[in-house]
Amino acid sequence: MEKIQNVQLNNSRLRSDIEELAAIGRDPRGGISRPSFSKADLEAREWLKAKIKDSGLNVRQDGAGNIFGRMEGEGKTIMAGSHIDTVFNGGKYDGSIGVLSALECLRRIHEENIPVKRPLEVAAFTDEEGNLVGDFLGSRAFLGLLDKNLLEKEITQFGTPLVEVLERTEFTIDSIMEAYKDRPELEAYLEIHIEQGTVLETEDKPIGIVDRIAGKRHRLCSFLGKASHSGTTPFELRHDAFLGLADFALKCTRYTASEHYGSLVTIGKVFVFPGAFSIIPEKADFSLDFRSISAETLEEMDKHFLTLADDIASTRGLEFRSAVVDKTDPVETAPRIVTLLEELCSEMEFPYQKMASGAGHDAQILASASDAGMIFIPCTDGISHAPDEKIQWEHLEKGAALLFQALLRLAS
Ligand code: HGY
Ligand code: MN
Ligand code: MN
Repeated sequence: MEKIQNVQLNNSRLRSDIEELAAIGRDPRGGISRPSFSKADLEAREWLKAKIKDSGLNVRQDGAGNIFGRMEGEGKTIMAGSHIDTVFNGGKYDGSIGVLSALECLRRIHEENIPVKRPLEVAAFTDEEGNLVGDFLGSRAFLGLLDKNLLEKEITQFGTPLVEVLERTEFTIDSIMEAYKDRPELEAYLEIHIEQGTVLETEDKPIGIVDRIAGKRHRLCSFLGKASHSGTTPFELRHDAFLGLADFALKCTRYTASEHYGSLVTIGKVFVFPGAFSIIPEKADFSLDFRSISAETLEEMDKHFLTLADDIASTRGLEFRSAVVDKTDPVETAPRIVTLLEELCSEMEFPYQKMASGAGHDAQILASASDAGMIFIPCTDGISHAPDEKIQWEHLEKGAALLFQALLRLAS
């Protein structure tokens, strides 16, 4: 194995890039709100494109708003990236460290004129967080994995049709559907990301090498009952949609914890109608997000949840409705990339741990068209998708240095 390049990244520049980006989309609740195609996101996009251009890379944007910075070379492209969109009131490291660490790596290769053979690209994929119409809109568009009919009908979680949201951007359904045509052939895709869990912290390791990424199902569900007066309707005559949801929430959680340890289920969004203190709820709409590293387990959980909901509905005189709005399969990362990262960690004397990712990432979409790999660094108390998302800079420095060496190896 060739020796480690002793060129260093400019860590203080990387840190100030992360802080600069974090200043765009500040939420009064203390976090960052930069959902794709929001005003803050459009500002962040312009900021990133200028950064990429100033780094001497060729900047381009495809029809889905995916942003790339490229160094030319021969053969298939080696890509590293992540996303700059965030959840509402999220943290400043989820996604951004992947894009900005990759930018710093390519910037140093350019500055030091390090000879590389393969083309190198940094990427920022649109709407990884699924704030519009399901996770990974950008990386799925990049690979031509979207369904135009669905896209044209999609309503975003803000209740506005996607086509309407696009009107404030330079993109259209057609441009999104055409994005894959600009795609360079990829050999490998690397993504550095915060773990968003507590494994690395518990094991006191600065580096995680991801070998599996969990899949997910996202259903929008409703229990439908009957509105009536809260002061006069005896319990036995009620058709209370909220109680149906409450019953379901506890039972689906207990089932998952007892039957599928390591898999997870979350009800993150709930709307109760008509939403008045003196009216028994006639409708309870809710999101059902469930995750597992096993595709079979996801199927089993899905079947069980639907049967459970129907049983609760018939017991309580309710109706249950549900539709799958997003699904991502679990994937394994490329063994060749896992091995490369392990070898580099040993040479760089970075303690590491191989592990699964419970969160979804663009890497699991890119895995279908390249050798994909992920580097995790710890985040404090495993907190993410929240303003308290924190990292230790020395962990990011190690992770970015590992990414740098991996890119140099793959591109040489
Ligand atoms: O939902 C996820 O796992 C990712 O953060 N989009
Ligand atoms: Mn992310
Ligand atoms: Mn996220």
